[in-house]
Amino acid sequence: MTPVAIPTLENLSLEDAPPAKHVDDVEEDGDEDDEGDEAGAEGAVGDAKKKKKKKKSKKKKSGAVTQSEPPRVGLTKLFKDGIFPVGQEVEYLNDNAYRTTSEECRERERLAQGDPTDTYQNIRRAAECHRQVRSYARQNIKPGMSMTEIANMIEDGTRALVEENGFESGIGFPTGLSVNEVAAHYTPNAGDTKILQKSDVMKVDFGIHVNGRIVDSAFTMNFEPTWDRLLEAVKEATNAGISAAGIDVRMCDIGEAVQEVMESYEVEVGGKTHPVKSIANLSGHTIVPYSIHGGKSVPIVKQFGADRDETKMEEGEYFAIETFGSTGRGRVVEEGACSHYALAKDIPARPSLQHQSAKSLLKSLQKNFGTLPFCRRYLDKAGEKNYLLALNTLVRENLVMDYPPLVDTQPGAMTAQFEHTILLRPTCKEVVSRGDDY
Ligand code: HZT
Ligand code: MN
Ligand code: MN
Repeated sequence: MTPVAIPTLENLSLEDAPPAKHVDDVEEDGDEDDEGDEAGAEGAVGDAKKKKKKKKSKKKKSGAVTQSEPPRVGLTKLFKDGIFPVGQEVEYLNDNAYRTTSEECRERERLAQGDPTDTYQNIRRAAECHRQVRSYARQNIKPGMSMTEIANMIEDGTRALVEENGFESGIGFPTGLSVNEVAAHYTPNAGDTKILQKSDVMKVDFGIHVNGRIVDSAFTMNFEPTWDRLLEAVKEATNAGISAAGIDVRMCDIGEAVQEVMESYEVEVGGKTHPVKSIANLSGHTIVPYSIHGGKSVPIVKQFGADRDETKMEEGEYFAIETFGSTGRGRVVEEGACSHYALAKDIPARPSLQHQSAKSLLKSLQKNFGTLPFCRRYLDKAGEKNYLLALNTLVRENLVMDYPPLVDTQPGAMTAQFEHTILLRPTCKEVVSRGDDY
């Protein structure tokens, strides 16, 4: 048996980039390749000489299994012992510094880690899928591609790497590909012909779950240097939010820390300076199993008076820490065709629906997505036809929530986003989705 080397992210300060991980450092023992995979499912690029014996080999001479390009090798093939890379571990500070070494805290962590199907391995497997899919996406998304091609690139990678299997593993929510003044919740519907432009600033926000543990992480892409400083502002603001987060930390204090960093930036474009604003009516959120919004929101602006949210973060909670910067108003409204939906949390056992089409669509949504968000493309893929009237009925009856695109309507507004999922473990804060990219 070859020992399995597990790449781990070290206990780093936020200022340091974690070391790059190489999936081909992970060795596996023994058995022969499964042949007949779809095109592209061969060894990683740079491995060409080593795979001359077998055309579609995923293995190196050393016996290591490597990721393919495009990524199609399931993560359980790359991490055969079921141990997935640990995210960035950050020590708690001040009143919580004792947690790093506390025997009680360490014991609570052992309880959480004990079971091989435990929540830490589930979330880390989803996070490693996210890193590998986004690495390919960041290298291969180019102006001239259609939004549908981009969504398929990300979703095909996700389905393969997470080994999509009913409610056990799969897509966590629709791939957000929001461009320019659109900050969030755009993904193409069928027939969308939109093409990515070189001047565009695109927020790529996608989610992956394993046994309901959702990793929610997003980054922003640009293809010209014009808005580089906007992206930098938002990346740093998100890191400030992650730094401020911790057990017993109040939500309002995170908002203040984020806004402070965000609004210390300005962007100069064509001789005009644009202050960067935190988008006041967007926020991060808790994540609970199979539910992208767990109930608590994480503000990204300072709150005043009655608006101050003094709710505290708690041990064991998962948070999506996401910040949005804008050169426009710094507020969004719902605008444009809706693509994102999710079943409402509290659906009556026997909803009173007039139309059979709405009843049967509701059944199909429960069967296919449960409480996970979905988009119209996923309904098409599930074989649903002419469902729009029924879907709108379910939205009107509050059985389905709609999440239309969120847009800063100030003319010329540019927006950016960065997002990570963090876990408040008993002994440390784990930034599960941290990578060498952001
Ligand atoms: C809603 C629908 C989805 C959650 C944040 C988000 C993408 O804006 C409380 C705070 C996917 C996610 C969500 F299909 N939203 N994160 N990543 N969108 S949210 C929200 O609705 S609710 C933020
Ligand atoms: Mn997100
Ligand atoms: Mn989110």
